[in-house]
Amino acid sequence: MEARRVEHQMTEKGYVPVYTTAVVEQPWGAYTATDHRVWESLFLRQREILKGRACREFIDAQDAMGMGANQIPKFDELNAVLRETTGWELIGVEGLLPELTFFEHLAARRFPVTWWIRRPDQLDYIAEPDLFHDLFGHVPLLMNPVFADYMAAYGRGGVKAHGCGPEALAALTRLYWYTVEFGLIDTPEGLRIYGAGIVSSKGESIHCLESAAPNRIGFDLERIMRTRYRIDTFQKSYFVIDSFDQLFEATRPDFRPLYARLAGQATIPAGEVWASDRVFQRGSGEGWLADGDV
Ligand code: HBI
Ligand code: FE
Repeated sequence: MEARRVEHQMTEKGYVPVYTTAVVEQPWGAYTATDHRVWESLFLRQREILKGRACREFIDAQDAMGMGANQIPKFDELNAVLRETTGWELIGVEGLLPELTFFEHLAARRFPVTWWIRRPDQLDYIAEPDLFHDLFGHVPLLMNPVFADYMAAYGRGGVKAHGCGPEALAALTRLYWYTVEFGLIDTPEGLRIYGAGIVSSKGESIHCLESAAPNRIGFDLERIMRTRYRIDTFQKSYFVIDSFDQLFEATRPDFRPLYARLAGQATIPAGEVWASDRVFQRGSGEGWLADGDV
């Protein structure tokens, strides 16, 4: 299926994807045997890797939605469960949406899912979001009532931020990056993954918990909104929440005074650690301690 790929357009930046805003019906009957095999391989591989690494809420939600390995799930079937549980709905899209369109969907509890899946030679890495990243990575936590509300609130915040200038948008994008995409959560069993960018990546699932290289820093809203990030390598820093409630509560206030303060402050390089950061030590799933606990 050649026509399915996002179109690209030549600009002064080189070929960039055309940000189509269309909502499309999932063309489920058009998936090939290869497409289903790619889903199956990735699903089985990640579920194995995520044992003891992903948070319980993520794994339980995947099971509860009936997301399985044997075939690409049907959006309609997932939607029946999702609507009933948290009022969210999946919609099919071609790929990345313009920010405002994306925010408007989230605010209305619609999660855009890229309908096409990567090729067999792209199992380890693909630059743009595909069906595996969106469905396997993002959708399960929409079953969690608190996380589901956080995502909708994030969308409303995004719509509001659109009138507040590019700095506000940059700050909100960093918040999404360091929570929804690359977030870690501290649990009684140890640090666990909840970010979609991590759970959908074999390499990063191991790296974020087991490598000595990255920083693991306690969640701090303003700190996150100032921290730059890389999109083409494993993260240099991850931010750790104590609970989804903490995430939701911290992002409840109006961000406008915060944006005003941020406008006068420098951004922070991705790998930098501050004395005021609450740093989590590396561990192998057990015996994780915050510095303050030692
Ligand atoms: N569009 N389909 C889709 N999926 C995303 O995750 C997405 C997007 N558009 C913009 C966007 N993400 C980012 O700008 C977020 O930081 C908001
Ligand atoms: Fe994503």
